[in-house]
Amino acid sequence: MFKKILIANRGEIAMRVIRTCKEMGIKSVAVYSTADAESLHVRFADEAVCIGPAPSSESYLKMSNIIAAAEITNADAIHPGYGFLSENAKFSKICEEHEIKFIGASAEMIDRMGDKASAKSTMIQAGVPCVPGSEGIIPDFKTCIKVARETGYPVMLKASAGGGGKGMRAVWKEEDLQNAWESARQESKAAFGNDDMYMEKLIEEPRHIEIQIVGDSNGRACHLSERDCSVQRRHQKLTEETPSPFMTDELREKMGEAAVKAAEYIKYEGAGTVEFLVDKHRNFYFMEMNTRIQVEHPITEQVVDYDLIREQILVAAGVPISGKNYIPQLHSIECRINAEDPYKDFRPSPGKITNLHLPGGHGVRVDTHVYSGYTIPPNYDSMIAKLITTAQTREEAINKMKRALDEFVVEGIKTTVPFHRQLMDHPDYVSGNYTTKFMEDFEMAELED
Ligand code: MV4
Repeated sequence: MFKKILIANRGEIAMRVIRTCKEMGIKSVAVYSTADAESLHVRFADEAVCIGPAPSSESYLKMSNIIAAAEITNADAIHPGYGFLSENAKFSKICEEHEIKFIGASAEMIDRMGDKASAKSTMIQAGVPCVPGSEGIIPDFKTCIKVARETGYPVMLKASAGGGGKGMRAVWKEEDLQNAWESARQESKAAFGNDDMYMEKLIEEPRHIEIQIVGDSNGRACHLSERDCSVQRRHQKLTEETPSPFMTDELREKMGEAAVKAAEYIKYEGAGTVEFLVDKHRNFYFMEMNTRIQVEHPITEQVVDYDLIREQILVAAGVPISGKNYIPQLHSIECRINAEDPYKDFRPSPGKITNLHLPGGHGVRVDTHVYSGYTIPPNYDSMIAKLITTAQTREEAINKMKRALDEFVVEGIKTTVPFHRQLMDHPDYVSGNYTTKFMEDFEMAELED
């Protein structure tokens, strides 16, 4: 078992990993930029190393500085969290070359799943349902027209190096195809330095339902059921829940089986997430596979009583998984609390938290790194806390979320707490009748004076 793990991340996920390390008797090393000198993960870790100035490119993305920090503290493993270097194949490789265990996927696996067209062809080989469309990358516009005609409009053009919606275009009729083809490729080239495109039949008003999987070094995998992540704004998840209100026992069985089949086919090691699009007829299709722990992992932990970070560490240390699948025994909802102003188009609101009261009580979990007096630096993403409520039923979990949001006091900055409080009263949310289109029509009710 590892003696010391360096956490190559910051904020609430760094706190999350340090906590499990402490429970497992593993020493923890925090790394921080000069902007994070007063951050909580620095204080909670056993050791802390400053790896550079505020900009991520000079600190949390600076591979040489992170490896150097691991060397001087004699860490035998690195946990990358999510974002930053968590799905960077080069970093995974460099860790391997320095004989520091990367608690995540191998460089080959990251490359294979990071290239969306190659991930999809792998899934087709594995027998996982995929959206009909092109066989891999589309070489030129002539082929693009041909594939669109074969697929049948509407179609979705997608960047193979993409994800999160960048370089993606819905095309409803042939006359719009050329502009979409050219603008999507330009956007993808600019964002990823790669303009390879593939095409799929457009799935209208889909739900985003993902399956948590864990694979071990013996090639076995299990699933821990689904998370419904359909409530998104500009491809940013706002809130997630498990079980999905759209799920049936039969659909869960089929999606779970497909996700395990995918993981075992590629011999996936560690925690991963297979993302699916689900249409209104409950047909499901592979969308992407993420080779990292995800922001929303706590709702799964809550309903199956399982520490996913602990499992990542055990699997990385070669410990086999139990192999059984997990079905939710409770209902859990996560609201992402961001330092943004929902009354001003969710624009960022960094600054000093002058007063903070975190909600608590039975079935309430808050994963956060902030404290009263903490100044949120403008350099990193805006999430300051994850508020998770868990109860026997969805109704009770929503009720508990309302109570917790009403208790949540943050002064000195604006946050998305008011947005979530209104969401919990929205009829389409409360009825569970929402898709990825939900936020397009959502309007904040004006602030009472
Ligand atoms: C789609 C789709 C409809 N049809 N693919 C968005 C980013 C990336 N995860 C893939 N996405 C989509 N792919 C086909 N064939 C609709 C989306 C989509 C979406 C998916 C999940 C969650 C939110 C979304 C918001 C807009 C579009």
